[in-house]
Amino acid sequence: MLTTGLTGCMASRAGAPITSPIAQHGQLGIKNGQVVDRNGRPFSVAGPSLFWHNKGWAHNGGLEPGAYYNARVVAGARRLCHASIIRTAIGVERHGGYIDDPDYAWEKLTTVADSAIAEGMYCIVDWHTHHAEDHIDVAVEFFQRVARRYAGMPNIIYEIYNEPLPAAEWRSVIKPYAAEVIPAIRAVDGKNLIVVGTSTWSQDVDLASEDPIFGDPALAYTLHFYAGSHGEALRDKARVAISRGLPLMVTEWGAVAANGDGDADQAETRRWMSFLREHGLSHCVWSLHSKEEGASILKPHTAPDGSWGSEQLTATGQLTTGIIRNW
Ligand code: IDC
Repeated sequence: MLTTGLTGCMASRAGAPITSPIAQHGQLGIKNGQVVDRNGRPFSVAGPSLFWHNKGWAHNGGLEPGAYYNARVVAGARRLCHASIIRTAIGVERHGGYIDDPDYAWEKLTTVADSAIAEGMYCIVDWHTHHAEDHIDVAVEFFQRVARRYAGMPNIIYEIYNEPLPAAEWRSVIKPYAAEVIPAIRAVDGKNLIVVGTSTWSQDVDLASEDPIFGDPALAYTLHFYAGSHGEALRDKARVAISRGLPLMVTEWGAVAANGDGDADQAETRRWMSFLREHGLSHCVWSLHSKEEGASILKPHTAPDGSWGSEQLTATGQLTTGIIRNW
């Protein structure tokens, strides 16, 4: 059983099903530029990303997105497509986000993370913002709080900056931000993966590879793509980073256009998936939500109860959950 108190390391390892990803692969780390499992073998996971958690964001057939931050949804993702990971997207400065209402955000985050622990899944704690450098103190406080609560749990992966904008320079903006947040986490949690974003909505992994962050035992870099908008040119940037030894994780991708809408680009999605397989990259698909937009896995008004069958899935949802199921 999990305790949902607000302080300390209260979650228990007991209870993760023995066939679960955590029971089988445990603590993730970095070795030779790759994500590896507790046996030091290259390992990748796949699952959905939840939508922005922001309070009051019920738009176009989507219920309140925070309604999907619950235990039945996490269990449903595991049952529906054998997800080995789930990503939270904790909105920061936009209305209804962490800064507006930290208690609401914390309750949503911990509900999902505790549920992922109960299911034996990995869980990304994502700071979903394009402006993290504007309030570094809030990020430091938030991630220390997360680290304190979950210290010792291999499930948690810290994604400290979803998507810096094109103008956010790696050297002068993102690296200094990371230089504050990473040590704050490491003061509490020396082991779990930390994932860093890069400029141009986490596409400029090649630029980061020219000037990487040294000295951390478990640092990865996030690569985001949307198959309806990004193809070979972005894979080339990723190849540069990989050839320079940068460990990558695709913490967010879409089968649709980068605005989150339109139909899935099936051919480009296939090319991306063979690229991810070739390089053993983990991925989370945007998004496990019911808003009426191309990226949504669920049809409008689908209940946040996890008891979904294929009738509840959009065409994109059929495609992306099929990919996750067969990962
Ligand atoms: C999008 C949502 C959309 C919402 C918008 C708000 O799909 O409904 O109106 O955010 O900014 C990202 C971001 C992610 C975006 C997604 C699609 O991480 O927040 O979600 N996207 O545009 N990066 C590339 C695409």
